[in-house]
Amino acid sequence: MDCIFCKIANKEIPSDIVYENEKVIAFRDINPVAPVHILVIPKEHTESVQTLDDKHLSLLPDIFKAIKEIAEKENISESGYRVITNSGKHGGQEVFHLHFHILGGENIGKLRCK
Ligand code: DGP
Repeated sequence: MDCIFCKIANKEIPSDIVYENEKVIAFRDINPVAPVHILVIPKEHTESVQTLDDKHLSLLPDIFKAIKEIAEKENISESGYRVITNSGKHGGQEVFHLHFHILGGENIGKLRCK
């Protein structure tokens, strides 16, 4: 499958990885829109929230555990941050492998969606 995030998860293309375990990997966004901009993905491919089946849904606790740990490591757990997932064309999704943006390190404001 020609998926850039699968290639990142498989280390076929380089990225700045900040967290990894057997199910989840997180890396810095190539075009950051905030001082901290990290993408958290399941290693196993699924397109978006809209394609989550029962197996993928069971990964969500791992993803949110990763988000919490990353926020602590990046020193944004107290100042706060935003978690976003874009789904489909009208949701502004560009890479069709489920991912959660973590945005922080400054006041994100209300309207910035990634
Ligand atoms: P979205 O619009 O929600 O699908 O966001 C996709 C994000 O992925 C976008 O902010 C840029 C980022 N991105 C795309 N290609 C790469 C890449 O090769 N490496 C990294 N680190 N980030 C990427």
